[in-house]
Amino acid sequence: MEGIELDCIMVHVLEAGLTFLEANNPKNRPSVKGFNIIDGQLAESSDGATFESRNPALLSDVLGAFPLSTKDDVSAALDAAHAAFPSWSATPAPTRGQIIGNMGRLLMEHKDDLVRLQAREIGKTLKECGGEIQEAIDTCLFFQSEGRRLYGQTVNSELPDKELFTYRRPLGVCGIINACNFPSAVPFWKMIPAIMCGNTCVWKSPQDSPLLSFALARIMHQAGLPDGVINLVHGKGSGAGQHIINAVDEGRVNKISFTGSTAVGKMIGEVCGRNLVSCSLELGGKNPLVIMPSANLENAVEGAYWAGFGTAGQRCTSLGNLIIHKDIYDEFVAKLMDKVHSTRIGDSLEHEGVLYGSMLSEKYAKDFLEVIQICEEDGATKLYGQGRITSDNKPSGFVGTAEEGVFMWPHVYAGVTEDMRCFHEEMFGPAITLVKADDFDHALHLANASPYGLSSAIYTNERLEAYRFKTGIKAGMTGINNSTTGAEAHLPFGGVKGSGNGTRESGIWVIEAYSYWHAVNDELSGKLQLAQMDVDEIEMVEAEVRWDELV
Ligand code: UN1
Repeated sequence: MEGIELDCIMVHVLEAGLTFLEANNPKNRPSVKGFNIIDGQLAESSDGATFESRNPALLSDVLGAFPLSTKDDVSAALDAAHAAFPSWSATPAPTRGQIIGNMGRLLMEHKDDLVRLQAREIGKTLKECGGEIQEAIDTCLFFQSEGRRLYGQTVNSELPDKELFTYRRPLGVCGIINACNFPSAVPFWKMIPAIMCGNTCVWKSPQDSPLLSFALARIMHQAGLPDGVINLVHGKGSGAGQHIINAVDEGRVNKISFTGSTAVGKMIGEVCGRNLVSCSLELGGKNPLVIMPSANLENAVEGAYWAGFGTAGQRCTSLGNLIIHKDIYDEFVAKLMDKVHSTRIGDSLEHEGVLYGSMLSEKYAKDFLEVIQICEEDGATKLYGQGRITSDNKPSGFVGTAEEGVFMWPHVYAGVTEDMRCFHEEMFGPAITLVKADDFDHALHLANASPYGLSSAIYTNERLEAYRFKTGIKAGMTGINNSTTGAEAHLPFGGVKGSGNGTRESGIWVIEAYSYWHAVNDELSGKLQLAQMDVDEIEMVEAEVRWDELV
């Protein structure tokens, strides 16, 4: 295609069988006709319907058209996953680990291109996309070697000539549904341990990142993954994703792993619950960050600012309520606002040094503008922020042409109290609420007062306060003198309360979510020995010491 700049990953994606659509954007970037991958084969939707993927930082840039998968397409993907299960689950775990290791090495090889593709498709900064692809790589490297462990135990029997063992067994076919804000790390958090344990998957890509998902799925196959082990279906949440959930009721899905909103997570939990199917639910957050007087305030400002506005606030771990001790409130807020005023915002593919880029899509922008209304309705005081950035309404740090993408001002609301709705509602975007605390106990109370329990953080140099926060907070994750975001690939990730059902992603802990324990007893005695009944009772020896004579 003359005149079109093709980066490596595009060449790779095209070699995989994609075809060009007419590229019609100011940057002359390639646009493709995308496919599902079912049983290793490229497939269109059964009725030919498609949807577009657009760059939210440059709306005229269309990455491609992708199948709007139907019930039949999802059904075909489930069939393929079921058909692949017997041989994949019987493949030795170290071999499965080796394929996962190959995936990690291919991601390293194509990292720069994947980073650019991800930035182009969801508008996140290059720096953050780099961190995220690295997290996918780290996940592969961790689970490559887990393939050589995946330990069970030998357990002593209470009967002679008998051995007991435990084995980890795969669950079967997993439905994987993730959000587009972490479109590479999060599906890898889910599918890499899933396949390492011997499961097969049907992956519904996020509707706002189908091309990146396609590239990742191709890389997984290039790494040596047999056909049918991971099947990719594109579509919109209420379509393909819902078809996967409906298949739980039909007994065709053995596990659902979902990252997204609490409302959808509860619905999935209900469907899985009535079918006794295991589900991993990673849901919303209203993550508190507490600033105490002993904190290093410069450091705390950096942490709060990054937690609130990095990724344009579109992480489930982003800062929600910033809880500041009254004695340092004014000083801290002044320092924070200096930073907020200087925020550089723009398309990182075009401009260097931006803190955040566009919203993930128009839909995220619309939802965000709606939810921040609550702050105004509640009577919170707006310190900064004027909604969507336009040429006539832009902060001084904005770079680029606002109308080309979906960019938001950073928003800060003060005077927020526990009785306000905006204290409790997640606002997925660049907005934080400031809450004043009287003392440590009050701050801890406030940190626990929202319906969520995902991440949390405290800045303090009092060790006892840090200890009391760590033991008193009800959350899946806590940062001490650190921001609320930034999970490492081998620490358990997940929440409590409205943030999830207690399952965890990452590290050794996630293995529990994709396997069940199988207890096996091997009777070698050649006769029937009954546990609990044929066990010899050991008589206690008569006491020789008269303890009563010693007093
Ligand atoms: C999410 O927003 O769904 O720790 C996941 C973090 C990220 C993961 C966020 N690595 O903030």
